[in-house]
Amino acid sequence: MHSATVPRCTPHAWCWCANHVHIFCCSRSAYSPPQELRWSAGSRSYNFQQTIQWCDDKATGTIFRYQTNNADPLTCGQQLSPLIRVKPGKAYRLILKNVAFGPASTAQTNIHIHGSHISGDGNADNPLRFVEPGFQIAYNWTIPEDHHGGTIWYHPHFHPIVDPQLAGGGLGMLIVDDPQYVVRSMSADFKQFATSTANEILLLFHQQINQIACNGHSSADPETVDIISGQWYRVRIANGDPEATVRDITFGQVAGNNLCEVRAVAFDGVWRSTVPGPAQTTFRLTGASRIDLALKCTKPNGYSGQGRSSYVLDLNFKDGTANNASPWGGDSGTRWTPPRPTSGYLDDLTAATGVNPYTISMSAVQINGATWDPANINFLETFQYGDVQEWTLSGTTGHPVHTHIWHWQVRMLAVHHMHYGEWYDTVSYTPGCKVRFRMVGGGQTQLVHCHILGHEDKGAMVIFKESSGMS
Ligand SMILES: [Cu+2]
Repeated sequence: MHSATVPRCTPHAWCWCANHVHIFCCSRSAYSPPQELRWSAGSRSYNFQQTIQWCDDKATGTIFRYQTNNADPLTCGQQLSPLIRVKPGKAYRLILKNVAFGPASTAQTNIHIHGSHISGDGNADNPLRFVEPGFQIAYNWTIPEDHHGGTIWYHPHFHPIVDPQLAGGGLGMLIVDDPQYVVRSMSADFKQFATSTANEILLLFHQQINQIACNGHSSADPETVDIISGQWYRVRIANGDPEATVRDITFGQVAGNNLCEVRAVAFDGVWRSTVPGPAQTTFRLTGASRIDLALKCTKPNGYSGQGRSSYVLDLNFKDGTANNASPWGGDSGTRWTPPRPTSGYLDDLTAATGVNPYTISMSAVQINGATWDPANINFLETFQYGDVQEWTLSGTTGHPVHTHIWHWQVRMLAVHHMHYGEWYDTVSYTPGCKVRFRMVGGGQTQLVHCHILGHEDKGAMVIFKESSGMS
C-alpha cells in the first residue's frame, strides 16, 4: 500500500509539476517511492533470483498491475511495481508469473527492461517470448561487467497488447548500479551524490486510470517529496506513459525566482558526456524517457505557499542540515567525464568517418513501410559488426522511436531535450535527426519501434540483425 495520505498544508511549501504547470501549492501525501525487490541467493548459473507477478486489477478493470508474491488476488494493483536494482557482472533469474485471469488475447504477457544493454535473445531481454495466463516463465539477465550504470525501467512488451498492459500499470523502475571502474573515477563529493540512497529521489511517472500519476499518486493526491534546503539530490525520473509524445517537467518559481538549481546528469540511463549539464528549469521527456537530475533547492526566508492546480508532484522543505557539498565543487569546479563501457558500445562517434547511412521512417502503423507480423518475423536488415551506423530518423515528432540494446548518439544541435553527442534510447526530434552507434555485440538482434505503444501494437516495429563478428 502507499503510505497513508496525510492532509496538511504547510506555509513553506511549493510545487514542481508536470505538464507546464507553474504554481505554488500545499502538501498532502508522504513520499512513496517504489519499494525495492529483494533478490534471493541463486544457484550456480545465476547469482540471484526472485519472482514477480503481473495481475488483472479487478477493482478498476485495468490490466496489468503488479502484486507481491502469492498475495491475495484482491490486492492486485494496490502496490507500485517494485524497484529492481542490479549490478554489472552479476546474473539474475527473474520468474514472471502471469496470474491474470483474462483470455489469452488480452492476458498473454512478458517483460522487457527498457534501456538495458543485455542480450535480446533466448531467455534474456527477449520480447518475443511470452507467458500464458496461469503460467510462469524465467528470464536470465546476465549484466555485462561494463554495463552502463543508470536509470532504466521495465514493462510488458507482448505484441499487440503492450499499450493496455502498460497503461494499466504494468511498469516499474530498474536501476543498474555503476560498475566499479566508473565509481572509482568519481570524486568523493560526486560519489556521495551519485551512489548514496540517502540522496536519491525516485519518481516513476505513469498512467493511472487515464490520469498521469507519480509513484501511484495522481493530481488529486499528489506525490510529495520532503527535501532539505541546500542539499544536493540525485533525482531519478522514469516517464512510463505509453501514449505521450513529449512532456515537460517544470520547476516552479516563487516571486519570480528559481528556488532550485537543477541540472541534467544522465539521459535515458546514460551519464552525460560531461556531468553536470547546464542549469535549466524545464526538462522535456518522451513517454519512455528517463532523466537523472542534480537538484538543490534553497528555502528563501519567510515565503508562503499559495493555491494549487493540476500537477502530480510537490516538493516540500523539511528541517535539516545538508549532508553533502557540491558534487562538482561549485560553479568553478571540475566537470566529471564518466568513463564509457570497455566493450565500446558507448564510445564517442561524433568524429567517426566512413559511416554506414540508413534511414528510419516512422508512421503510426509501419516503419520503413514494414508492418510487424508476429507470424512472419524477418530481419529488415543485417548490419556489419563494428561498423559505425549513421541513421536518419524521420517522422519521430508524433512517433518517438525506441531502440533496444543499442543507445543512439544524437548528432543534431540541441533542440528541446535532445543534445548533440549524448546517448538516448528513445528519440523524438523535430524536424528530423541523425544518430550514430556501433553494434559490437556479435550477432545480436535489435528491435526498433514506436513508443506510442498503440502504434507499436498496430505494427510500427521492426527487427534488425548484427552480423556475428568481424568480416
Ligand atoms: Cu507512432
